[in-house]
Amino acid sequence: RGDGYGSRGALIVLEGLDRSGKSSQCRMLLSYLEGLGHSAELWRFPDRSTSVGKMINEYLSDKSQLDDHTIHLLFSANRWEKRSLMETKLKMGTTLIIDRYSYSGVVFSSAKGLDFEWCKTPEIGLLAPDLVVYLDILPEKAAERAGYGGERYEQLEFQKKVSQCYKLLSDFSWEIIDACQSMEDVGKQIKEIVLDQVMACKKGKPLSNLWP
Ligand code: 2DT
Ligand code: MG
Repeated sequence: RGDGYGSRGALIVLEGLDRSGKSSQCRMLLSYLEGLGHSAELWRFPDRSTSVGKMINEYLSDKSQLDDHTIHLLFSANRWEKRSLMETKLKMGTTLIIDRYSYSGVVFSSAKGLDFEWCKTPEIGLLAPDLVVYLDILPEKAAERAGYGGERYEQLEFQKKVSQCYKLLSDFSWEIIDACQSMEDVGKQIKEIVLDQVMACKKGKPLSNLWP
């Protein structure tokens, strides 16, 4: 409704290592919510369709080299360029399911050795998710799944560092789900907790900013 009297959509973020099943779960969640008659959209970061996103895509596919701080800020800028649309959609009552967000930004850059607090700074003021779902999988297990796609970062040794950084960043508010279960079982657990949040937001849970 966007009238300021509640009934907003929920901001739901899925995080996890490469091959943890985020993208499949995001798609399943979208059709589940739509099936219940909720307005919902699936977004992902990086959003490679914008001009900043194209620079990120070239970097990830090894077509360009960038300083670690520079690429970190581009990932953040890629979220900032979507922030106002994100807020508009939420206030109109649309739930946004997001495949990776600021958490990926912090953990992938700090896994390279950048200072943890420095990595968090450009994210300050972006919208805070209502729920972070972490698909928990051992890096070794993820690597056994249908192979990495060959992009920068998709290597076991690096993913082990990313996994440790996720553990440092996560807090009690995250929903940690064992991603080694079947897709159906993982999906069932995600649906329940997401629906709770969607209802809480409909009832007027306020929006807030990072880092809460
Ligand atoms: P996908 O495999 O999900 O397309 O991600 N990444 C992502 C960062 O380093 N910083 C960020 O802020 C985000 C959102 C994670 C491509 C890679 O980009 C990394 C994997
Ligand atoms: Mg990937």
